Amino acid sequence: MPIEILRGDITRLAVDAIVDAANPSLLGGGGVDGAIHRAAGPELLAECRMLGGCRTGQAKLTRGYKLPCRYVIHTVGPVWHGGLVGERRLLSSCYTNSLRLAAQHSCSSVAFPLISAGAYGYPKDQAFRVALDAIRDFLASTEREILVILVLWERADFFGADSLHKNVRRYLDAHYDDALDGNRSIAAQEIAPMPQMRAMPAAMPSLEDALRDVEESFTQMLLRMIDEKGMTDPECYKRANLDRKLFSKIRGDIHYKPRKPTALALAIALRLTLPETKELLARAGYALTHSSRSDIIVEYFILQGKYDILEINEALFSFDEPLLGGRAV
Ligand code: AR6
Repeated sequence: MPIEILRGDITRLAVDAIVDAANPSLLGGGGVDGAIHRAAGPELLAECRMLGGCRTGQAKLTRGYKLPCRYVIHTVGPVWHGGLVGERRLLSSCYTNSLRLAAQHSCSSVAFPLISAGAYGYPKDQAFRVALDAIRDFLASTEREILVILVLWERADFFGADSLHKNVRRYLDAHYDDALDGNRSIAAQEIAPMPQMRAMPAAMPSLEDALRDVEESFTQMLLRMIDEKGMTDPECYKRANLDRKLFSKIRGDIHYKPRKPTALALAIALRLTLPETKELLARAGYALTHSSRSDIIVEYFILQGKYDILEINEALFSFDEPLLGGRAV
């Protein structure tokens, strides 16, 4: 299942479970913990009182009461003491233990805040990376389909500092064609499918010629490339940050027209070169353009040979651009 990154208030999400960044007493506090208790109502605290607290890195589950989610998973992140006393391992186990608990309760969607990144002082950029790594490792280790949403409360302005971000910005500044950016919506980046772009032939072709001329569809090209790269389907859709359902839809319909972020995600999963990416996109009726900031960001990663979809999404998110991948709707 894909990992999604959202900005907003976790208490409003109608997922199976939301995770609370609690303290060892589990009796409420400030930050996201306070927001969750306020939104859930006093019955949540009553149930928490019966749990006997929780150790750092561990997780416990309650019902969601007035929240739109079914469950709240309470986990206790480490307090940041400079990073040398096992903070990373403990933070990582908050995510793993919460996801394990979610799986035991058959949750298919779980939302996390950035645990420890508030009152507990964990540097946000590092907390974010630990979160993504732990979630990704867990999802890779299970057959279970769980959608995981990482919810950021504040603007992601903590991204700007690292060198990757600076390099992406430099590339973007050098290549972004402001003048052309009349409309940044994805639909605006669609172009007519390749066959329609051809000039009309002088005379009508014979049926045989016309059929020979029919281009490989997006699905056909995708499946051929998966074979050529010696990949399995799950390898491909996991690396593309797509859910299995959406991948099955694409696989099952040779005329399937994916959304542009889906097509791009598959190009990344297949580690296509820039020309190959353009060709695959064209099969779905899209182009990569320099009037789209997200296209330029993806192009940067492809040219650098960096095909980690979460890293690309982190960059897209930090520039407020739509993320790659997706799920069946
Ligand atoms: N939705 C999503 N994220 C939120 C929300 C919200 N409604 N509110 C805050 N955040 P923190 P911690 C973000 O301090 O660092 C409590 O008092 C927030 O911006 O809530 O693990 C507990 O009782 C930050 O990025 O949790 C503990 O004593 C992230 O959630 C202590 O704080 C976590 O910040 C736990 O500290």
